[in-house]
Amino acid sequence: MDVKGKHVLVFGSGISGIAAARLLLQEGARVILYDGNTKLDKEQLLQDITGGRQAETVQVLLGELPDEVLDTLALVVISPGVPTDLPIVEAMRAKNLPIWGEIELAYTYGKGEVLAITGTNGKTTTTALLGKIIGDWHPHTFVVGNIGNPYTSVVEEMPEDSVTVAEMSSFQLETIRTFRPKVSALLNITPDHLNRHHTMDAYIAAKKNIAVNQTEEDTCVLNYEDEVTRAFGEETKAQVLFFSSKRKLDRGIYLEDGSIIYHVGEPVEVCKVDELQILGTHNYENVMAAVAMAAAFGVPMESIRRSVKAFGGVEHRIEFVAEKRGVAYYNDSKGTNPDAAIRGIQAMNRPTYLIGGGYDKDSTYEEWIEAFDGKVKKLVLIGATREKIAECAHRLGFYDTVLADSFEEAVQICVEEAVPGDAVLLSPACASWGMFKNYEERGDKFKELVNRL
Ligand code: UMA
Repeated sequence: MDVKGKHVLVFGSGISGIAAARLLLQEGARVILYDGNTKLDKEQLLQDITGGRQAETVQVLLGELPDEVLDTLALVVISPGVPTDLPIVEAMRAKNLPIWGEIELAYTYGKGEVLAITGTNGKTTTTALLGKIIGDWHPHTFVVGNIGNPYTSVVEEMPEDSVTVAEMSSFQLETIRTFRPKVSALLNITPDHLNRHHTMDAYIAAKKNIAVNQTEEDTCVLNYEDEVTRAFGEETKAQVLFFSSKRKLDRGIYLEDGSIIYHVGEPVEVCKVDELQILGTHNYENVMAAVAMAAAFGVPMESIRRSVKAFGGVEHRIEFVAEKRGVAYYNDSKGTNPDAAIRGIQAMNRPTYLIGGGYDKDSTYEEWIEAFDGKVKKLVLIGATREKIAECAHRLGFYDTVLADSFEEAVQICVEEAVPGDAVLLSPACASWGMFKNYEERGDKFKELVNRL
């Protein structure tokens, strides 16, 4: 679609909305930036889009969207955080307005090849690692998406030969149309974001969209040890490459005797897991997925090997913060769902004070609490889910819980009670919303409080 001179509504004025509006403006569209939040500063948003330049083709609307506006539009570009079943979005659909996600807009105007990763957990680490592998080998590499860098924000810098590595959330995948990665990966699927998608089936369907436009010329990397992704291997049209942390595969990538083996044609050792800087089986799975993607894309194994060994991990993901008076502090703010938080607690090798709780995504917490495995000395709970989690813990016979009224108080309780040899882990099993803007802000706050000790 040529947007020149057409009215395009950008729904949501977070980082995706601003980047999308800037791109559309550059492409000659008449942009209406719309956000439901009336408390936002219109002038500031205008300034964010135009960079202070005069632009009569941009307007900002806040609050209720007048129905008449819909009749002027040629396209709606929706931000990932905006639910697609809002009445206003239904009204747009009823008028047959094309509704593109911010990803679709970027893909339409972007250049070069795309490699994309989704999954409930591990996608940020895998994206960061793949971004490093590709970036070490190819000069024009962009790492974008849910990782925190809107895809639309880099489109204008892209030369023809660029390679984009994109982390895709289920929210983003819900609203693609033609998006077709050369290589995709679906790492794993466990319940998450059920308040948005309502059913597990809808969540899985959104995730599978990553490969919906792929053909036999493309590759899809899948986890052999996850029932849903294994079965998806039969469904997708793309060439499938499986990874497994539990068994040898005839074709794919797997762990064997402490080594990662890439077996497509002749088996080759990628590296030993001891040579990696990131720990835990879940991380070895992330490495295998990234290696398989890079190899399928044509990066030489020697180059992949070098990058993998040099990769130091991701901020907010079981990140060591500091040791203070013999207590080790870890920031796993990215543990935004129970499954991710299970990986956080599994990685601990000391008695642990665990800070959990936050925004309610309709998750269940039994499996997380069962994964404590005698390691948790106290569970300090915050946010909207704190009572729900405490009640669940008590039901399962774990009584060492305490409710804190603020994030600062939660950290303080841990600081006062932990003794040398203990660990304090922020791994909330919940999103940060309601207390923080995002998990980064929560993790940064934790690090600030710890570093001040
Ligand atoms: N808004 C409305 N009406 C609504 C809902 C939201 O007007 O019904 C407005 C809000 O008032 C706000 C704006 O939409 O002003 C926010 O848009 P957004 O939630 O899409 O946030 P962005 O800042 O654009 O960030 C998004 C992703 N956020 C979400 O998916 C919630 C970021 O992922 C992503 O990094 C960024 O785009 C760049 O691609 C964050 C996230 O939490 C990290 N992701 C979830 C996760 O990882 O679990 C999926």
